[in-house]
Amino acid sequence: MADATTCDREARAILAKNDRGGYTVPTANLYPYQWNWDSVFAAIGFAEHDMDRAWTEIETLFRGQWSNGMVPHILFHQVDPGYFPGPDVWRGVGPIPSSGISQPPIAGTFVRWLLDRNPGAQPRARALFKPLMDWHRWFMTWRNEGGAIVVTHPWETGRDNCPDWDGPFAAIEPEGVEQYYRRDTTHVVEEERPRRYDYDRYLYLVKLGAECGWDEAQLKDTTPFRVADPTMTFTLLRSTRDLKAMAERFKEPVDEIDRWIAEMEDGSERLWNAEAGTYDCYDIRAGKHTGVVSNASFLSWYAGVGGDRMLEQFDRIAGLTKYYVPSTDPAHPAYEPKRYWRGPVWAMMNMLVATGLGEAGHVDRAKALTDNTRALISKNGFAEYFDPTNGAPAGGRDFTWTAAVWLAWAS
Ligand code: 2M8
Repeated sequence: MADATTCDREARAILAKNDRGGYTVPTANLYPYQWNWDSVFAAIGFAEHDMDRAWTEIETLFRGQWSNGMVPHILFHQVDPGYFPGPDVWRGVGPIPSSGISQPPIAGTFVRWLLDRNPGAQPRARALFKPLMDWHRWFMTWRNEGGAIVVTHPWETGRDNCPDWDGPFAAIEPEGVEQYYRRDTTHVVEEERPRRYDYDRYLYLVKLGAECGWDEAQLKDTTPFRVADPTMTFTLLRSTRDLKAMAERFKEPVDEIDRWIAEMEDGSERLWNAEAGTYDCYDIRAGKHTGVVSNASFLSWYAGVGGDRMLEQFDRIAGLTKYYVPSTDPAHPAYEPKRYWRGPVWAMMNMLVATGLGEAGHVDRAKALTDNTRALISKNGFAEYFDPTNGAPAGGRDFTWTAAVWLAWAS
């Protein structure tokens, strides 16, 4: 196990190595572009030693914002053949070549977080306020099903191949997807990545979006994949609360923000699966819950909803594996401890879960989760994700968000 000072040094070196000048890639080779929520995590890592660079990371992300307010999940600043699908497949319509979908909107929360630590940068936070409002308005206009926030592609949630998509995907026949060559499995072993079955459907959904020029009104009516998701709903609700705090500070009106908060508080109830006793996804097309307890289910505290509804599930799952929170409940038949979002532990998700737990007064649980994750990292390095049973590192290495949350916890 490496000591904390060595880990701090290594984490800073990883951020420096993944820095491409104004933005950070999640890891070299596997993900050679700027990803949305990865960048926000990068910013809080930089904040530990370089506030200016932290702000720049988020400012660069917002340079890719579309005219309709959407902030893409990938910005293709410089074409790199090592990643598929690239800009020619996505055909995004923004100012920088990009994908056509978004990602969990954690930026509002962490812009406020940066501002609290660096009040002198108020003009930079203020300049980001309107773009943030425009982005949130895009979600509330196009992705709002009774206050629950929906996605039109699994990649949008960041939990690419979690078992929540198995039901919705079974209803999709990926017709007309041209032959393609994955690059991810040239960088990472196949057992730790999504299956071909999933990739066929990912590409089918990209094709549908690209063909209509990412017209949200059209997709709302026609896409077979429209699923309300806890990652999106809970991170947007939380970020909206943080936008409100910034609006008050900047003496901006809060009426619209208040309406969004009330809507999403109601909408969160649509994600409550009383039968399974958990927050999960709700498949709008099929009209049913997905029935999976995932690490996203435990973001309810972070969103400030549900009281302690998830506490029993949390304690049960925390006791099942050496390292937690696994991305899928180990008691679920689809759990696979090494396969990406179907089981492994993700440090940055743990940071969000621990933040919520601490704020809700579960300080001991928040500390235990943080300590468990820090022990996992110091023993196994800054991997993309980890096997919950033994901590074995998996996916990409020298990973930005794992290094970043390490530093954020240290600062
Ligand atoms: C993973 O997703 C990308 C597609 O967006 C991929 O597998 O190619 C997810 O873990 C996602 O949450 C993350 O933002 C991205 C980059 O780290 O990788």
